[in-house]
Amino acid sequence: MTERIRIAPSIAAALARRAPVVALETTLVTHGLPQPDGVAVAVELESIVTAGGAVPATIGILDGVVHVGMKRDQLERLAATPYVVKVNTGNLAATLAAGATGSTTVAATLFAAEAAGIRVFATGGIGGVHRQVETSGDVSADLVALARHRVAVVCAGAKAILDLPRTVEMLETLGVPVLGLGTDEFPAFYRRSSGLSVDRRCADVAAVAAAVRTHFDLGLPTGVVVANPVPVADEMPAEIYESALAAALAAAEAAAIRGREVTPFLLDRMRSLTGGASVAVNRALLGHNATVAAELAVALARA
Ligand code: PSU
Ligand code: MN
Repeated sequence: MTERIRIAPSIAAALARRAPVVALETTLVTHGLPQPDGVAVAVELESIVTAGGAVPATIGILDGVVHVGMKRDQLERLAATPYVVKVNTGNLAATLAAGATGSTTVAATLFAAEAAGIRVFATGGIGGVHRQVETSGDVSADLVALARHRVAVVCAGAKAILDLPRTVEMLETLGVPVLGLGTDEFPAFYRRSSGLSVDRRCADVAAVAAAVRTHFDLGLPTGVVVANPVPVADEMPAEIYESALAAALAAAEAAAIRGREVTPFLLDRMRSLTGGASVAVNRALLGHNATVAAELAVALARA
């Protein structure tokens, strides 16, 4: 493998003995959450994965090298880097060639996880088709990466700031299976329901593992979305959600936010408009996804 991707010795050893490993991304650490919450959440997610019997591999970029499995001081350095680059598959090579530091989105993390041989990945919500795509053309590289990399991504659906019906349609077009864990509906990140269907409801993680294993055994060339709704107790109340979302979208429109800035801008607006409640929901669903991802990795490793 290229020396641009460095697998931490503990992760390499775990993969060599076929132990369960769960990949974690770093854009949510640097751009999705305010500091110092970002680093605290990253550390918390690693301990949740460990408690679930799997090995956490947090992925990010330091000085032109993709690290698969970052230590605490490396994470802190990444989070403390001013104007750290948000890296998807498009700007990955140039970022590395420049020797720069960056955080990996779902897209870039999928690429690195697959290259390292990791099959399970936990995040908050995947990127998708943005609202007003007809004028902006903004579709997250996460969707294309899901169509290319054979990794199962445990998420609370896609961020509700997106056009969810078009995001679900795009997953269908790309042939990326969407499995609902205990749900018939594609979750809307802050809320459990979107009114949109998943491809199949799975009663428990064992059923998810059976479907994921079959997908990989068939040699199908895509990833799998494991849609895990935020727990009922942690859902954002509907009224707060509707009004904050409308105001955040209007603010992005008024400020003419474009490209890679859109998602971090909207997440930050949701935070200020909900008095921090959106961050609490985000943390809760991330922890839940890490728990399920560890269970899934354990189930897959057992087979
Ligand atoms: N999920 C979260 N918070 C985040 C993101 C996801 O809970 O900050 C990040 C992910 O890294 C995802 C990225 O890949 O937002 C999508 O950005 P874009 O829409 O620009 O592709
Ligand atoms: Mn985009």
